[in-house]
Amino acid sequence: MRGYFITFEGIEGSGKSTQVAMLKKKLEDRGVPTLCVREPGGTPVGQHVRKILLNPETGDLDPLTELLLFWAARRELVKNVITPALEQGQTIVCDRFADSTTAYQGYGRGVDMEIIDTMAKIMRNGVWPDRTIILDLPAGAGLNRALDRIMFKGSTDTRFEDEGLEFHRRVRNGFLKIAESNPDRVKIVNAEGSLEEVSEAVAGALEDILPELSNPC
Ligand code: T5A
Repeated sequence: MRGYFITFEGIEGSGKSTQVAMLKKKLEDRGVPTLCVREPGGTPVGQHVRKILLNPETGDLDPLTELLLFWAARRELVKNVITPALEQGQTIVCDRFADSTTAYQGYGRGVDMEIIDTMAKIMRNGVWPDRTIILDLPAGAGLNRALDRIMFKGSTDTRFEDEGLEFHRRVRNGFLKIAESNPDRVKIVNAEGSLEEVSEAVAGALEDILPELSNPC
């Protein structure tokens, strides 16, 4: 049986990477074979493109160029990693996917939504999330968390964190609009609770398609 494709979305610092790891553990503890991937990245080409997109030295990019780079990395991931793993019956948990492009390049940068939707139809290789969790919190709170994490790790890949607060507010509103337009697929989880509280809410938003999550281990 084909596996489920679960995506996590949200602004910087909303806790996606943390919750992806917590969900993977919960699923594996319950015998569900799970593969975690992240965007941009997850393939050798994707890693190169990630460096271009996240390094501040890249500077301003034309928004359409940026859109094409995200989709180029995603196409490699979809064709070479996600599609084969789903066909083998693995559950995929992906840290960002196409909704990030709608939120950042569409609502954030102002790329025409028709172009974004057309690109998704052409490039997605028949793959689309079964369920998307948007971890939601105010843009300022997310950015503060992300900046703390960057200072702690000494990361220099801050091209998006360097955008102003207004940009991140547009992105957050974009995610909320995506959820409003796709109520069956997309669930909003309040990201301001403790790690355990958020993790419980994530499990609750997935139990209808992954009933194993309601089993004690
Ligand atoms: N992008 C991406 C686009 O513009 N278009 C696209 O199509 C795609 C795919 C990717 C960038 O690219 C942009 C969006 C991004 O700007 P990235 O480095 O992968 O760059 O950035 P993020 O995905 O935003 O990763 P972050 O690490 O910033 O955010 P996460 O993964 O949401 O947060 P996480 O889990 O690392 O947590 C951040 C910090 O908060 C703490 C964690 O311990 C950590 O220190 N934390 C909490 N603290 C308190 N309470 C909680 N509940 C917490 N949960 C986590």
